[in-house]
Amino acid sequence: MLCPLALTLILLVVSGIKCDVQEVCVGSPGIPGTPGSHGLPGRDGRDGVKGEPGPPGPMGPPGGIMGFPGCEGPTGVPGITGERGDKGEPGERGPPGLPASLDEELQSTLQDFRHQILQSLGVLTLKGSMLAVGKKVFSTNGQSVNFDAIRELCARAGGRVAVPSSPEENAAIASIVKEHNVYAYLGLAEGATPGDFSYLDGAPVNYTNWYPGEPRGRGKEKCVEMYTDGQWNDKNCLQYRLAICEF
Ligand code: MMA
Ligand code: CA
Repeated sequence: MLCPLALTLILLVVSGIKCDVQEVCVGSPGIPGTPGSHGLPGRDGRDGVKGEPGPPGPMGPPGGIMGFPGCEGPTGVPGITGERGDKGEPGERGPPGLPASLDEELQSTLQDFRHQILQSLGVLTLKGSMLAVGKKVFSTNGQSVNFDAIRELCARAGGRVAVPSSPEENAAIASIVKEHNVYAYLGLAEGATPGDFSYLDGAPVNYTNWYPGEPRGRGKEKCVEMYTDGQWNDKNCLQYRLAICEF
């Protein structure tokens, strides 16, 4: 490092200024000067990027303002039934009704009741069980007797000898025959013309279930029996057959 004096000399030569200094003596370096004072603070930098939101703050002290009401809760369980109220005042008298004998609905209801009571009485008379199919009730006392005895038994009980007028009724009677394992006479009889069978009141037959080849009694078998499979055979009327009545 050049000393200040040498520097001065060089500067003088460079700037073209002549001087008379001819000798340069090199002394020992002086003690360093005191440090300069701090410079002025620099200008503020640019804004940094936005930070993450902070965690929620602690709950405030009680006594704050009330929040909005919450949503409606689910329906509660019904309360217990209240006590029965007092009887109301009778209403105004209605318009005069039809005489009972002209009220068709009432008469039909009474007829149904009468029929049901008679059916029940018939079953009770036979001391049998009852099998209801549609409007009919079938019942047996479990006895096996000839055709005339069955006809009388059923009449005394207020009914008739059972005869099916549909496949459903045939199946119902067949179930009783099967249960007792005894053929039953049905409420049919052969008329004057061989092979011409009708109901006991004389009405023409509207349903049959003959065993293949029957009837073939040719006027000698005036009654009809039901086999355990529900099929029919014309037969003489003096066999012991299960008594089944209908009401
Ligand atoms: C018996 C009798 C008849 C029936 C035939 C069928 C022999 O007579 O039950 O009524 O038709 O059997 O074979
Ligand atoms: Ca026959």
